[in-house]
Order: sequence, then structure tokens, then C-alpha cells
Amino acid sequence: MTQEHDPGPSPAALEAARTALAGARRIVVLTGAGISAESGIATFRDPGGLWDGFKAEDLASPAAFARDPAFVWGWYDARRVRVAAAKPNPAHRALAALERARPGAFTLVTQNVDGLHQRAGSVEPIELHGSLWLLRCTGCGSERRDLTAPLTPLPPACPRCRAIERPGVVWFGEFLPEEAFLRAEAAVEAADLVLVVGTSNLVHPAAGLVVRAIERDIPTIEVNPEPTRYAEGMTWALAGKAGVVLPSRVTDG
Ligand code: BV8
Ligand code: ZN
Repeated sequence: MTQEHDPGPSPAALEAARTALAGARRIVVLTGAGISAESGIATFRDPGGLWDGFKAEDLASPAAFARDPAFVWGWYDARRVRVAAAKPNPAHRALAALERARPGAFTLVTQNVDGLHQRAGSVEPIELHGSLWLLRCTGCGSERRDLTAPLTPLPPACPRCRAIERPGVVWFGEFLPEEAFLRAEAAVEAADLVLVVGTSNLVHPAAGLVVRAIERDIPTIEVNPEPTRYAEGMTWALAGKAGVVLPSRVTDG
């Protein structure tokens, strides 16, 4: 595939990407924290990101939780409060509109745990890293959705066995939910176009889905203000904010 890298999303690249999207029959979209940035939700690795001042292992790991569940829960609860007060932005809405416009031709895979895709109208996106809104019991393993923010008491206690519950997210060193990851892999294998929005492509195995799309030599589009490590391999690396580029002409959402 030819590679078009534009200084900002040039009209030609936007138009070409939009035409490719319009003609695609099996679209896979992979999103990361950047798609929620314009909803005011800090990303992970941009300056001022969620993990500023902390190493990821300090917060998003089983060891950290075992060491100090209240500390780790404090961070997750603060994120729940911030996301509950946030709204989906035009990027989330553009993807939900594209999904409605292309029934059966569209799969959304997200690394995000904020649930903003669902609040924008996306139906059951594949959540590779779980959800802020899921609680899992450390005792009996039961899971429940809970939308209250802030949570009290913290850490929450399992309604069934009273053991403390953990956030229903995937921590570093933990396996991704197998069914979700297999579905995401299968979707990328069958895709005839992959759109990657707002991820630094640093976290595996999610980033491996992008590598696979590039290996398959199908049209690939990246939407990110900064070129990522895989920008060179993209058919179109559209430099811009998701909330500006996606609704504009890429998805005519
Ligand atoms: C595992 C949930 C098997 C919790 C998260 C292979 C190679 C290298 C490393 C590994 C590997 N295999 C495993 C590893 C280790 C590790 C890993 O990948 N580490 C990295 C850091 C090197 N992976 C794991 O541990 C995974 N598990 O592999 O299990 C195993 C099991 C046992 C023993 C060994 C192996 C589990 C990974 C999941 C971790 N959980 N989150 C929570 O959210 O608290 S990851 C976390 O990072 C989030 O889910 C987030 O989505 C994800 C990725 O970050 P991004 O979404 O990309 O966000 P980031 O801030 O990095 O980037 C934002 C981007 O947006 C930037 O590019 C920016 O330019 C852009 N942007 C900014 N504004 C905008 C924008 N874009 C568009 N518009 C804007 N306005
Ligand atoms: Zn329990």
C-alpha cells in the first residue's frame, strides 16, 4: 500500500481515507485513551496523564492491589467520578454513527475501560481491558456492574460473600479476557480496513492487533495528533485530534 503521511490531515488524505472507509465491507476500529481525551479524560502517557508521577505497576497491577487495595481503589474511584461527570465527545459519536450506518460491517475494539463508547451509542464494543464499571469479587469471583461514583464504602464489599471486590479491569501481567481477545483477533483477520484511533500502541497484546493489520497489507488508517510507532506502516496516518478528524469527513458521522 502507498504510504501517505500528512503534516495535518490534508484534504487529499482525508478524502482518500474516507473513500476507503466508504468502500470497506468489514471495518475494525481499535481505540485507546486518546479518543476520550476530548471528553476531558486524561490519557495514560501524555504529559499530565493519569499515570503522571506513578509507575503503571504502582497502580494497575495485582501486586499493587494486594499491597494496598484502598490506595489502588482510590485511583480507580477517582477515575469513575471523573468519567461519570464526562460526556462522550464527537469522536465517540462519529464511531457510533458509522456503526449504525454500516450494520454488520463494523467491529469496535477498545483498550479503554471508561464506557464512553457505549454512552455514545456504540453497541457492545469489545473491551479488551475490562471496564471501570465492573466489580469482581476477590473471594467468590462473582462480577457485577455498578455505576455509582464515588463508591462507598471503598474498597467495595461483595454482596454475596462480603470479601473485597476489585476493579473489573485487566492489570499488567494479567491475561486479557480470552473470548474478547479471540473475537478481536478474528475481526482483524477478516477485516478489509482497520482504523486505529488514539492509542500509543505501547501495550500488548492489544498493539499486536495493529501489527497484524499492517502485516495483512489491508488499508489502515491512524488518527492521532502524534505519529505513533506504527505510523510508517499505515496507509494513512492522519495527524489530528479524533474529535476533529473523525466527524469531519472520515466517517461522515
Ligand atoms: C498480558 C486497564 C499476558 C487498567 C491497561 C509483549 C511486548 C511488550 C510488553 C508486553 C508484551 N506482553 C505483555 C507485556 C507486558 C504488558 C505491556 O504491554 N506493557 C507495556 C507497557 C510495555 N502487557 C500486559 O501486561 C498485558 N497482559 O500480556 O498478559 C501475560 C500474563 C502473565 C505474564 C506475562 C504475560 C495486559 C495489558 C493491559 C494493562 N491494562 N489498562 C486501567 O485502565 O487502569 S493498559 C492501559 O494502557 C489502558 O488500557 C490503555 O488503553 C492502554 C494503552 O494506552 P493507550 O490507550 O494507548 O493510551 P496512551 O496514553 O498510551 O496513549 C494515548 C494516545 O492518544 C497517544 O498516542 C496520544 O498521542 C493520543 N491522543 C492524545 N490526544 C488525542 C489522541 N489521539 C486522538 N485524539 C486526541 N485528542
Ligand atoms: Zn464474593
